[in-house]
Amino acid sequence: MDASKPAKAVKDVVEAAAGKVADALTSDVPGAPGSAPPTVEEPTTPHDPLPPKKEQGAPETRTPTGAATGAPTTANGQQGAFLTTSQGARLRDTDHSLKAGPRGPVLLQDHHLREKITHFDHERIPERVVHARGAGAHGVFEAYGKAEGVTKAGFLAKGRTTNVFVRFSTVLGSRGSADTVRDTRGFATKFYTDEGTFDLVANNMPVFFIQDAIKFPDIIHAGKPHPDREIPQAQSAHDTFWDFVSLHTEAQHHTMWNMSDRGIPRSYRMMEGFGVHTFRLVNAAGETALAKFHWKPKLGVHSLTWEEAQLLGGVDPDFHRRDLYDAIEAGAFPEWELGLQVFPDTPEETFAGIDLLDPTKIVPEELAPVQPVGKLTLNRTPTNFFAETEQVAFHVGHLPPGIDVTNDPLLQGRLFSYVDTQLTRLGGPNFSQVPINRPHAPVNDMLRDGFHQQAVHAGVAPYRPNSLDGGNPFPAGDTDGAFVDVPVTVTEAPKVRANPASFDDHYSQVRLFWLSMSPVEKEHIVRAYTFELGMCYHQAIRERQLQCLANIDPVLCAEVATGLGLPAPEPTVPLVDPAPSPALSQVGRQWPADGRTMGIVVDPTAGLDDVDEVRRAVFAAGMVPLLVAPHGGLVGGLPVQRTFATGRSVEFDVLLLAGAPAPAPDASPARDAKAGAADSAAVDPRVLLLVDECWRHAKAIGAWGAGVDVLRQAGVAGTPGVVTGGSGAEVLTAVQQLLAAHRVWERFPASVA
Ligand code: HDE
Repeated sequence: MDASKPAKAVKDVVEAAAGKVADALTSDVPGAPGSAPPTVEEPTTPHDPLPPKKEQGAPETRTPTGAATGAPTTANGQQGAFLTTSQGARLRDTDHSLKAGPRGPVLLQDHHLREKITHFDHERIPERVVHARGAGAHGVFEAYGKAEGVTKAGFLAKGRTTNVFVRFSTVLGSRGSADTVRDTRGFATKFYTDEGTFDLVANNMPVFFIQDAIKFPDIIHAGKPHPDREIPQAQSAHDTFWDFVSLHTEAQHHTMWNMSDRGIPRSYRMMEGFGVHTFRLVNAAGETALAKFHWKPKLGVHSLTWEEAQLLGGVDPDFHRRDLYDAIEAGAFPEWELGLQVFPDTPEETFAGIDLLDPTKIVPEELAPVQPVGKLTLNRTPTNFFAETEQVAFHVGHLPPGIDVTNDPLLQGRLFSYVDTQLTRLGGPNFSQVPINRPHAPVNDMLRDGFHQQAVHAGVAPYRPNSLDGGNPFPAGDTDGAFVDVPVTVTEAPKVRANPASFDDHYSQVRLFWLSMSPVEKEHIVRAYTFELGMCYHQAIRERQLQCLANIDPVLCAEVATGLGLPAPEPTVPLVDPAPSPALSQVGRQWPADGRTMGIVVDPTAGLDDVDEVRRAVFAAGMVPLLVAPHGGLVGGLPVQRTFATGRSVEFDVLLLAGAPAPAPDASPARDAKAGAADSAAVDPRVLLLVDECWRHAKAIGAWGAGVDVLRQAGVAGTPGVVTGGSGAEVLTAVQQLLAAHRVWERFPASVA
């Protein structure tokens, strides 16, 4: 077959459908750019800017001092029908510089050219030194009122709703790195409360690599790419990372979390969040309690498989942000419950023998249950990535009355770092006046001037005490809702650079985590350590890390040692046997499948009868169906989202086979390497590859009609998690049940008990 020419049948279908395609393609499947479908011809009639897409939100229009303006949020951006300069003068031409004749030199007086280029030259700001790659969304938080006994924070009072902006991120990679790398994820939430903004700057892991902020540059320098060649990007599988964590053994707990499935989340929507540090809460009566913050996702905690994560790095490096935005657009709003673990505020600041000031330790939920105090729903995507996601500035010191800090030395350092970093990143001290950062509470500070000052402050006396401004602003009294630092007693002690002795235990909770994993999760952890250490050049570093693993668990150490071809060392510390914490495991429960993606392979020539019905049922179940066909356009009147050439298994949570499509005209290795040695197959070889990969990634697979034959050809018929039925509806019900458990792990019996 001549691969450069589509077969006649395909050509006919495509031509017949051409007129209908435009509307159908932009219909119900999320992700289309722009709020109106474009025309083929360039538009020429002036009109006001198009509205944002229906699912898009923007920062509320507040003044720099927090007052509501009542202006629509679209007023944040451009207005009017005509192209203008930044000063609002209408422009006739932006395509040609002002020249001394059509062939002459460009004139320095071309102020429009200079404005355009100069602004462009300065479009970038420094990316975050950590958490550079992220994606944000707007939402709302509703309080249950269950926290009123422990904190007076008004936004946690019963029935109170508060607008929020959340930014998820990876830690190590640059802004353009892949979403799916093995890494910790940031989960930072800005609550615009009417008592001042509260930032809960959390991660998807409850512990941190270091116990003292002074070590932050060390761990980050070790994790970032090597300074000479600047490789590898966005990952820990390299010598400097393992060099540091194997020497600085307090990092072992966090490292274990990274090596577990938590390091490669399936979705931001399927991550837990943890404030990590212990905070101090204070209630209306002035009583205090210690507490840890948790986010619990409605959809459960789920992960990618390692091979999926790697493939996605190439096939769809934007996988997590796309997933977040598509889910919101499809109406599958991500939800989390905010939960609190509450502990008595004792002078020792310990609970069940666990030092609450040590950020490398958790308190197992079995010992201190997480009590839900409110619900977060993300329901709007940003209108402009830079204005919102890039410029949002979080700070652990943004606290409302009722929430205070503790002496956790990591938290203490963070209290300095977040403002400091914004000075460079956002170019001055007025970053809280950027629209996304503007508080929704009245601001009456005495901070003045500085780069990019947005507020026009009246008065002459930004100092206290004053009489010239009538004494304004006045300190708030006890009954005026002031933030009052909890008067914690600081015992007399020598000034030292030292940790408390309790911080010395670097292994017992790592072992607790390992012992709490199911066999399949242990397999993944073994594989992750073996992979990462296998990517190091130096054997000394591998040996040193193996010693750390020996101090965690002999089975883990032996399995990784085998993979590395090294002897397993004996432990150098006594192994304790903590009770496992089942809450740490991700498997064994049933969860909703909102916003999941279902690939439906269709054959344009047969078996299309119930595809439309299945597609509608998938939408109705809150999921997104993607039709996968030999060619784009329409098949059976339905829009095709992926072709055998463009689609890849990693995009789908479930694969349905509604037909057995014959090799398409482009199923040739010359055109598409995925086709392999194509000639002999009765089914398009890329469909067999789809099935094979979905099977390897433990995904549910379903088929009916001719699709059943594809399962036989792929050699997976009758294996766990592969279902067939008489109709699409029957098969859909069966795969939905499988999807509730996230994966079909029974396919891969674990060898580690
Ligand atoms: Fe951060 N961290 N961090 N961090 N962090 C930053 O602030 C820092 C730590 C976290 O989406 C920076 O605005 C120090 C723990 C998130 O904009 C910077 C220490 C936790 C984000 C900074 C820590 C976090 C950041 C970089 C050790 C989980 C992204 C850009 C004491 C509880 C926020 C910025 C966003 C960002 C410093 C440790 C979470 C440099 C010094 C522990 C989610 O200020």
